Amino acid sequence: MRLLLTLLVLLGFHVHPAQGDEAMMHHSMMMDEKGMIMNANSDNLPKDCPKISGDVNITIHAGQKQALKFPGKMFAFDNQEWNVAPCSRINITFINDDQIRHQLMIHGLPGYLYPQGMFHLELYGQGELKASLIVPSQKKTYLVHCELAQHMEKGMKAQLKVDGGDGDLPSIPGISKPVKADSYPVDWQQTSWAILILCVLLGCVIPFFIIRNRS
Ligand SMILES: [Cu+2]
Repeated sequence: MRLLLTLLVLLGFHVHPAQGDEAMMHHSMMMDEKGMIMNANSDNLPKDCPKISGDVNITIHAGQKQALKFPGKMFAFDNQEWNVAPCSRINITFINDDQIRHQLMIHGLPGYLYPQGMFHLELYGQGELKASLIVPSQKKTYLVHCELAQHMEKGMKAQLKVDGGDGDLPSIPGISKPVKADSYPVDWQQTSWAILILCVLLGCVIPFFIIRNRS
C-alpha cells in the first residue's frame, strides 16, 4: 500500500507540471525544450541598494564565430567585459549562434538573492533567452563563463565589473594572461635547420625549372 501511494505521488509529481504549460516554473528556475533560466531577479533589491540605480540592456552572443579573433580559442562571447554602475538592473539578451549547447553563468553574487551565488542561462542550441539580475553596490569583478566541459578553457570566459571592478580575472581572451601559460617550444636541432633550408631551396629551384620549360 505504501509503495502504491509513493508511486502515485511520484507519478503525480512528474505528470502534472508537464501538462498544459509549455514552460515549467520551479522555484527560481524556468525550463523548456529550448533552454533554462535560473535565479533571474528583476525586482528584489540587494541589501546594500536603497533602489535600482538604472537599467542596463546587454545583448550577449555566444558561439564559435565569436572566437575567430582569438588565435587558439574555439568558443567565445562577443564581448569579454561589461561595466555597470552599482545597483544596476542588467537586462540580458543571451543569443546562442551555435547548434550546440552554451551557457551564460555569472558567479559570486549574494547567496540570499541568488542560490549558490549564481545566475545561469542556458540554451541547448541556436536561440535566444532574456532574463534580468540586479547587482549589489560593492566594487567587484564577477566571473562570467560557460561551464560546459572545456568551453571556458577554450575561450568562453569573460568578466562583469561593478563600479569598475576589483581587478581583472586571469585568462580572459584579449584582456588578461593565464596564471600559467602553456608553452609549445620548437626544438631546433641541426636536422630541423637542414630540412628547413632544403625546403626553401626546393621551393626556389622547382618553380625556376617549371617556368624555364614553359618558355
Ligand atoms: Cu559553451
